[in-house]
Amino acid sequence: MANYRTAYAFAREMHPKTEKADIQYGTSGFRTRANKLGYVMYRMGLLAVLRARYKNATIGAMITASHNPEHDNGVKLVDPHGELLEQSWEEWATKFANVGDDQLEAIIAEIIKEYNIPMTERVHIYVGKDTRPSSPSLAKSLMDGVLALGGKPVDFGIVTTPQLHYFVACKNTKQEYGVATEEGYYNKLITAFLKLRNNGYTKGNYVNRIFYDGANGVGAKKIKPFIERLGQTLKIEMYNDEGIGTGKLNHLCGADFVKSQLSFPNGVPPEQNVRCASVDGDADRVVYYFIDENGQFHLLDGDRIATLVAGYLKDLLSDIGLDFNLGLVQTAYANGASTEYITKQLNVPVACVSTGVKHLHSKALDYEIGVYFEANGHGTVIFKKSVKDKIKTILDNENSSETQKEAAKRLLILINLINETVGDAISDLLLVETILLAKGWDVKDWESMYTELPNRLLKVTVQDRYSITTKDASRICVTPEGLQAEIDALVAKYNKGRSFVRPSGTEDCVRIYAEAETREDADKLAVEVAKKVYEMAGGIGDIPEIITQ
Ligand code: NG1
Ligand code: ZN
Repeated sequence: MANYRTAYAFAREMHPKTEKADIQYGTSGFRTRANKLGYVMYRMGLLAVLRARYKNATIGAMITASHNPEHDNGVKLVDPHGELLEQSWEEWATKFANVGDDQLEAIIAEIIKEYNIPMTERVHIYVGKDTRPSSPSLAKSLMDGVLALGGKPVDFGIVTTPQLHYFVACKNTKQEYGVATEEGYYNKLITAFLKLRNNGYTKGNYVNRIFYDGANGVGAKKIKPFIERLGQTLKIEMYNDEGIGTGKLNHLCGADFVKSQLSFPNGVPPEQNVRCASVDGDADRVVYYFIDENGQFHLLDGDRIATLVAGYLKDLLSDIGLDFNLGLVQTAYANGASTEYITKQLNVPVACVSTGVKHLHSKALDYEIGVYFEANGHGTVIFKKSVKDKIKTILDNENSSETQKEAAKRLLILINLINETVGDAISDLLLVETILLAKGWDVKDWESMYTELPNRLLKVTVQDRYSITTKDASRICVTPEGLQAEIDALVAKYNKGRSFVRPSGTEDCVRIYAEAETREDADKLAVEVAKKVYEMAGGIGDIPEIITQ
C-alpha cells in the first residue's frame, strides 16, 4: 500500500508546487485562479485522507469556486456530519498548501504524530465538482493525493455543493440521513415536497409558477429532475442553462449578481409580478426577486427567507403546542429591518456572527432549532435529534388533538425537505414555495412582512486586503488605524445609517456594506466609505462608484 513517503515523491514528480505566494484556507476553503490550484488539490487529497483516518469516517472534497467567475476554482473539505471542515484543521490545510515540496513529507509526519493517526484504514473520500472547465483536471489532482496515501476516492462527478454534503452525511450515518446517491437525494426532497402539496398546489394569492435562473452552472443541471417530477405541482421555468465552458457561468446572472447588482439577471424574462429565483455557481445559495407593474425591481434575499422560515416554524410549533429554544443566526450583512422584525415581531432571539457559513452553522447548533441565513441567500435550518423525537411523541399520543397531530406531521415532513448539512438552494427554494403555498401568499404578501432598509454592497481593491482587520463579527474595523472613526463620522450623517468593511475571504477585495433610510443615502454612504477605504488602505485600480444599469 502507498505510504506517505511515496506520496511525497509522487508530489514532487507529478504535482510540484508552482506558486510562491502563500494562499489561505478562507471563508470557504481555497479559492483563486484555477491554474494556480493543481498542487493545492493534490495536497488537499492527502489532507482529506488524514482527516478521514483521524475521524474514522468518510470525508468530502468539493471542487468549486461558487459564485466567482468561471476562470477561478477552489476546494472545500466536508467533515463527517456533512459540515464544513473544523476550524482547527483549516490551519493544517493552509500549512499543507504552502509548504515547499521538500517539506511535505515532514508535515505529513507531523500531523500523524500530533493526532496519532492510524495509517492503515482504507478510508473513502467523496469528491464532487461544479461545471467549471478546470474542475475535471483539478479533481484528478485531488484524487491522486487521495490514492497516494492509500485512500479510496469516490467520484460523484458534477454535483451541487449541498448534494456532496448530503452524500457525506448519509454515508456517515449509515444511510439514516438518506441514501448517498443523487437519486437518493432527489427522492428524499421530492417525496417530502409532494407530500406537503398533497392538499393542492394553489391557494389564495399563491401561484404555482416560478422562473429559475440556473446561473449557467450545476444548479441548472440539477434542477431538471425536479422540473420533471414536480410537474404541475410547481411549474419551474428554467433559464440560464448554457453548456460547460461557454464562459457564462455566473456571468451577469446567478444569485450573487442579483444580490449585489440589485437587478434582473440576463436571460430571465422580466415578466411583471412573477416570482423569480436565482441560484449561484454551486447551488448553495438562492435569492428571490420580481419586477412590479412599474418596472421596479424587488429583491427577497436570505434575510427574507430567514424571516419567512422562522415565522412559519413558530406557527407550526404553536399548533403542535411545544416550546423549543428556536434561534436565528445572521451576519452583519443582515438588513437592520430584518433583525428588528425577527426580535420584536417574531420574538425569536438573533445572534450575529462573522461572515462564513461555518460560523453560522456552529452558532445555530446552540439552539434546539437553529435557523441561519446569510443575506446572500445561503442558509438552512438545523434541528436537534431531541426535537425530532419530541415531535414524534405528539403523533403517538392519543390525547393529542387533530391540529397538533397535523402540525407535527407537517413539521416532520418539512424536516425531510430541508438539507440540514448546509445551505441548499434547491431545498431552500422548495421550502419557500411550501411556506408561501401554506400561507396563500404571493411575493408581494411576503415582501410586506416588513420594510427593508435600502442597502448597498461595494468592492474595493487594495494592495493587501488583510491590512484591514476587524472585530465584533466584522462590525468594527481595527486597522488601518483611524478608519473606523472615519466610517463612524460618515455614518452619523445619515438617518438609520450603518456601514462596515471587511476583507473578502473568497475574492481579492475589501467588501463595503452600507444601509440607510433611503436608497440614495445608502448608495452615497457606500461610495463615501469605499473611497475612505481606498484612501486609507492603499486602494488600487478604479475608484469605487455605483454602476447602475
Ligand atoms: P466573502 O468573499 O468572504 O465575503 C462570500 C460571502 C459569504 C459566503 C462566502 C462563501 C458575502 C458578503 N460574502 O464571502 O457570505 O457566502 O462568499 O461563498 O456575501
Ligand atoms: Zn456557493
